[in-house]
Amino acid sequence: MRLSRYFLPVIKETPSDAAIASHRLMLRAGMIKQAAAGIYSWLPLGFRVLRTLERIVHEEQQKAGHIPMLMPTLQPADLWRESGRFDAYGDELLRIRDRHDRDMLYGPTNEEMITDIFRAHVGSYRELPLTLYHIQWKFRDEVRPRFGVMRGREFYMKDGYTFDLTRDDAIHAYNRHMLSYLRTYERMGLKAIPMRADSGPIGGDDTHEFLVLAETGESEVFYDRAILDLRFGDRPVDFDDRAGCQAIVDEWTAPYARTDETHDADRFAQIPADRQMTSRGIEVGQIFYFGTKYSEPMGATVSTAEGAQVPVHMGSHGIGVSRLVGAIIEASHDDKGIIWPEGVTPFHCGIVNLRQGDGDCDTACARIEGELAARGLEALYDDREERAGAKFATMDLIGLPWRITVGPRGLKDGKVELTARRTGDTEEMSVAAAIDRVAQIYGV
Ligand code: 5CA
Repeated sequence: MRLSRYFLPVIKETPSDAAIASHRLMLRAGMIKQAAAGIYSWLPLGFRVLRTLERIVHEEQQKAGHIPMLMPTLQPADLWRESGRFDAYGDELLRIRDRHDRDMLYGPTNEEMITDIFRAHVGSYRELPLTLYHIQWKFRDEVRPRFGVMRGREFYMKDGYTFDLTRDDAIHAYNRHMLSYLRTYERMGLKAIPMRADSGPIGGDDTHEFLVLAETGESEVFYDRAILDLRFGDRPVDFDDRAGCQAIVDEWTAPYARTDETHDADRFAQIPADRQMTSRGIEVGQIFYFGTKYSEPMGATVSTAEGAQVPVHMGSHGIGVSRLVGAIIEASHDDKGIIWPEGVTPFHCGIVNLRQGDGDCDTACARIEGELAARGLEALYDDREERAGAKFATMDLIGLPWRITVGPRGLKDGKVELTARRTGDTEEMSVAAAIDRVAQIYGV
């Protein structure tokens, strides 16, 4: 992509109303623009990252055997009257009336709607287990939307719903979600710790939140430092193997890790003092097992092998996809700008042409862009008539992890520079070597 033809409205000044780094940087890097309090347009650069996160979520969910679908943003109030949440949800629920005076709402979550789909089409235990999920915009009329996309009113969320015959089956579904989430966050370059939490308006007893440690996080968290040593990695997971999944969940839930809502000071005190950690965290996901809380009042039952009708055991499992964009930036930036982890970067590599219009420089840059593209890698090529300093500042701000700099002096010896955004380390090498190195970094 040529920067001269792209839409990257970077802002030089620091926006005064943005209290945390990710909000400031997303505005400055031209990723988002506020439309109303807690509601944002995703400009092209931000949209690229959002789409990438969405793709990673889809891939990991489908590896776990979960089935994608799409439910609407607007829901009929009657479904929520059945569960009792139309009134119970309170002011966060945006209620709307259509031209026929029917009550509607902009969905803050989809338990009722998925339960309605289930009861319309599933009637037998033979059709279980079933996990359906979607990634869709949600609306919660938060009292204090703040920190940009971190606590929005409109936000993008993956929500998955599990239907099982028994509690044990539902716990296995819960475990599958925990494992798929751990892998998802790691692919995004994040360390997200599962912490025993409180279920809030979703309900249920078993729930874990996934927290990314960051000073600007809204939750206070308490954990055993030992959990930081755990890596999920590329281990093969058989999602049908109950004991195997349970063993991995046990490994990740054995060290103490809780949010302030469920913190147990006595148990915390039993951890060796040098491992007792208190910090702040950003909640990037939450999983719930809530049994028959929705299936009972809404009549979502199945027939058992013995011919009885029983309500299904359900769980719901969410990932804050749009919040993750902010969380990744909170976890990975410096005073010059964002530093994208390779797994989520909006472009794989930046190309800076130090003398636009110089035949050799232009040819070399075009070659790099083309050869990277031939290997499936997208570069953002700064081909504007700008000073070198301004081009570097833009690249540093938008945070592409690798940059190839092409200038007339180096090119005389056939050399360009490859710079790592994270360390600033720069190496001179031939054009071919720079392309190979970038390809190698991305494993292509
Ligand atoms: N139905 C369940 C699970 S699907 C549910 O709604 N869970 S939740 O309330 O915990 O939301 C799931 C995730 O969405 C949260 O972990 C958080 O990462 C994200 N989220 C929640 N509220 C907001 C918000 N106001 N702005 C941005 N992200 C949010």
